[in-house]
Amino acid sequence: MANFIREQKNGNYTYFNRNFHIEPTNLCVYDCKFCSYSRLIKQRSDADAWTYSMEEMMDIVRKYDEKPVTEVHIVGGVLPQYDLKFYQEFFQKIKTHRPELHIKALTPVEYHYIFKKGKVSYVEGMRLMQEAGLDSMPGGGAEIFDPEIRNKIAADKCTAEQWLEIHRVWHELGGRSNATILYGHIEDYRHRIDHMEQLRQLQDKTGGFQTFIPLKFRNQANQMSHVPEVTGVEDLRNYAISRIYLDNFDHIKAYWPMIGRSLAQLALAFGVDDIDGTIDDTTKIYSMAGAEEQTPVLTTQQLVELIRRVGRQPIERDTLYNIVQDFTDVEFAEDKQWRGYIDLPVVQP
Ligand code: V47
Ligand code: SF4
Repeated sequence: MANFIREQKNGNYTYFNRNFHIEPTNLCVYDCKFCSYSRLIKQRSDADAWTYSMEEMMDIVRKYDEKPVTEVHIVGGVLPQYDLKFYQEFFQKIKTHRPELHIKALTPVEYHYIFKKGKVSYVEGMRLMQEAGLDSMPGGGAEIFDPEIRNKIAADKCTAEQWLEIHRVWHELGGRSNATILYGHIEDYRHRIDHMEQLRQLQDKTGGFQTFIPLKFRNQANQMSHVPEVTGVEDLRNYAISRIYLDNFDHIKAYWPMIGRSLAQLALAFGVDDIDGTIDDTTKIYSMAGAEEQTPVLTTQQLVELIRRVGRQPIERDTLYNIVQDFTDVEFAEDKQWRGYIDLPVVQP
């Protein structure tokens, strides 16, 4: 059924984009139990802690000057020095340097914190961000909306209501955003449904969400390592239910750095029509949590190939799902580094 809905909404298309991430810091004032990536401020001298300056982050932006990327995805830990003024200046600098690069940045977790500190309302704050160059908001920080579970795994950071309110405000300003769920830990199925129901209700009001991204809990090197991970079959079922339940979302994304490329390929037969981007090894969130993809990098050719090998049409999109290039009939030279993902079409178009 999920595949039927996927094909009704998106045909045989499978979307990807060319993007890179900037993670300003992995130090964080919060202490989410599932987070393998962050370090507390008192751990700032640890070898694996980082805080990039504005110039260091601009160096990352400049590294992509000659490359055909369309999006920079910016998200990281929450720290007092990365405040409203800092991000305003950073977004402005990126736009001055490369105006057409789409800035998909920060989540309500950061926004709630920096707006409170900057003494501005959500509406004022989001307007300032928009003026500084923010183009869209990624889906992170949603975790699980149910207050009891949220409190156990992500106490202190913005509540479900605040997360939803910041997205609502952003949508009313004409912005687009994504939504995630962190599943497969201590929640029950009813919590997953409650989470999707709240997203579906908001989407009915604003229509501002583009994509739903289920994020599988990975259990290495965090305070929830004793909680086993769910199986790949469970992941596929979860994608399928998401596709069926969220009838007012256009897209469901399987984030390949998190579940690995083979499962991402399979997911394309279970309701998924998007597999995110080339990433270029610029995110540490999942490699630090034990994902198979320790250096998440796929070339455009590899992304295209893995979509084709399960019988789908690869479509490069920009962040807002405008088609950049239809790769259905584009031919490449043989890829000598091909690492043998799934070869047989799982779905015959
Ligand atoms: O909110 C952190 C998750 C999220 C773990 O909008 C973990 O296009 C599993 O939201 N196991 C941030 N998940 C990443 C995110 C995202 C990723 C890709 C694309 C988009 C988009 C958004 O990562 C956090 C949290 O839910 N996370 N640690 C972990 N151990
Ligand atoms: Fe901080 Fe985000 Fe990690 Fe929570 S998930 S500790 S808010 S970096």
